[in-house]
Amino acid sequence: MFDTIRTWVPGAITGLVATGAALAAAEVAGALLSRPSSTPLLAVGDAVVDLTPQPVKQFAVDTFGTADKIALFVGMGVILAVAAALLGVAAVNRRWIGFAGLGVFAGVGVLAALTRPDAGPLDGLPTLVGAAVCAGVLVLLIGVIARGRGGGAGDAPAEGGPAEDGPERKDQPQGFDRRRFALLAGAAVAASAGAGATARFLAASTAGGRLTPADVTLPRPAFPADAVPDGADLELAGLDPFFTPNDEFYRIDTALTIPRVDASTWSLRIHGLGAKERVYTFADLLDRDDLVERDITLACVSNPVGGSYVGNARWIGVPLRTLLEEAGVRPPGEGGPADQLVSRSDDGMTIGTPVADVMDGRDALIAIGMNGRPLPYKHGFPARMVVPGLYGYVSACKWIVDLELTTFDAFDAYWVPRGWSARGPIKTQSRIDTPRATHSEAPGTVVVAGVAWAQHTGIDRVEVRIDDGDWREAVLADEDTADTWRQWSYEWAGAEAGQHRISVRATDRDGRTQTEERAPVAPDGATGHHTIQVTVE
Ligand SMILES: Nc1nc2c(c(=O)[nH]1)N[C@H]1C(S)=C(S)[C@@H](COP(=O)(O)O)O[C@H]1N2
Ligand SMILES: [Mo]
Repeated sequence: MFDTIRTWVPGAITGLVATGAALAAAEVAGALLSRPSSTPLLAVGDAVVDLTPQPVKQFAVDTFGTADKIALFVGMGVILAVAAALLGVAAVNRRWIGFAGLGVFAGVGVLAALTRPDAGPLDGLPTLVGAAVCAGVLVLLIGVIARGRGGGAGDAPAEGGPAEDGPERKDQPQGFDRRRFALLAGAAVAASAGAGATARFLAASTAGGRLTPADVTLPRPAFPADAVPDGADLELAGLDPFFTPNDEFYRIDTALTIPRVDASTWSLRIHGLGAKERVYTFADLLDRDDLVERDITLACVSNPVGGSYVGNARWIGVPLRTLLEEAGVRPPGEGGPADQLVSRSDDGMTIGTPVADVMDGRDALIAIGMNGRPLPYKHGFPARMVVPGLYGYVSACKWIVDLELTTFDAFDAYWVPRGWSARGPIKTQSRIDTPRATHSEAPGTVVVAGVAWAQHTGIDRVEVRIDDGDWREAVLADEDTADTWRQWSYEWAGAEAGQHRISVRATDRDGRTQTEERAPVAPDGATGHHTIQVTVE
């Protein structure tokens, strides 16, 4: 019994050390192959993201917000650590359990790596290297533990044990050679740490000769955006600024590590139904004389009513319609055979956009600049799509590398089998930014303010309702363009002490007023009025 307990700790340590060594070795292999996304943790994490059913995903997003990826890694780490420790304990008595466990985990890692949409034939290798190292460490450490136990008789001294047994023997009458175990385990941990550092170094050193956002000087666009009217930004405390700074811009994607695409080797290919193949390098895009600058508000379909997955930026890019025309593409209305434009990203995302929409004259862009800077890595460097009036999941492909002309009948893009509508025009929305529900306000006049958006249509009217009162018109800030959100404010005079409810609704230029009816974000965007409770005291 004591013997059993005494082997638990070294068994668990063995499992953890071997697993750590496996992950470190896999990192090195991934870095040598320049395929960091093929390492087991990232590949399995990616697979989990892809396979998670929509309700669970929604729960994760609701609970963790944009920290959902960190939560995923922590969760995977805990599961792996617990499994590693248990398998280590089991392996002390029955080695095969340890190796069977290792086999199962390695199998999952290889399978995940090879089934990623951007997988290459060697992507199973990092996991296999890790598994081999793991097996080696297991054999070594369990060997030390088992030898000391002399085949199970608790207090039997190790026959033919290592020479250094002598002095320590009396401290551990029924044990194994702890010093040797500690030395080997320590060496394995040190080697793993060294390997991890080497992997980092390798990854960084392959960065030489790369073209990064910091290296890019954006050209002056041939067609700059008009100046934003002074009155577009009300500059009220608590109200989102008219332009969302890049580092505050919401980020939604499935990438567990942000793709760091090298712009010096990047290219964008256009091909497919009714298209002559065209390939553009990043230099081609920078050199063009038709770069435009446009203000466009981006919104995510999974933005709940009142949510913050919406942001406004000044983009620089190439008109997508022109690129398609250069490839000979005609919109379906003019006899073109393709009705869907599928964009693919460096990380294997697919996004389907109606060809008719991107060719109808709206400012659909292959964007390379965001608020005066090259795109940040997390927003799609070196190039992404931006289409006014469509949710991001059907238009805003980041790290874009490929545009294929096809049909909606022939192909479902990534989100479609996951329960999202194939087409995602943005729904007219409005949001109260101030007051905050958590603040209490002094009686008298309370300034209520927020934003409303109906990209590509424009906002015509915003109304506010206090408690069960009448809808009252808010004052609209000056409009920048129909493609941007519009701030509004409302002076609520005579606010009396107590609990109050404030609601907002917008009407767009097509005369559509937001419905009160609440709909969830799936399949094609939330509806309902943003309503907050405030305390006046
Ligand atoms: N490669 C890639 N592009 C993507 C996504 C993604 O998961 N991968 N998500 C899309 C979604 S759902 C949205 S709302 C926008 C968000 O863009 P942002 O992160 O720059 O705000 O990117 C779109 N482009
Ligand atoms: Mo989105």
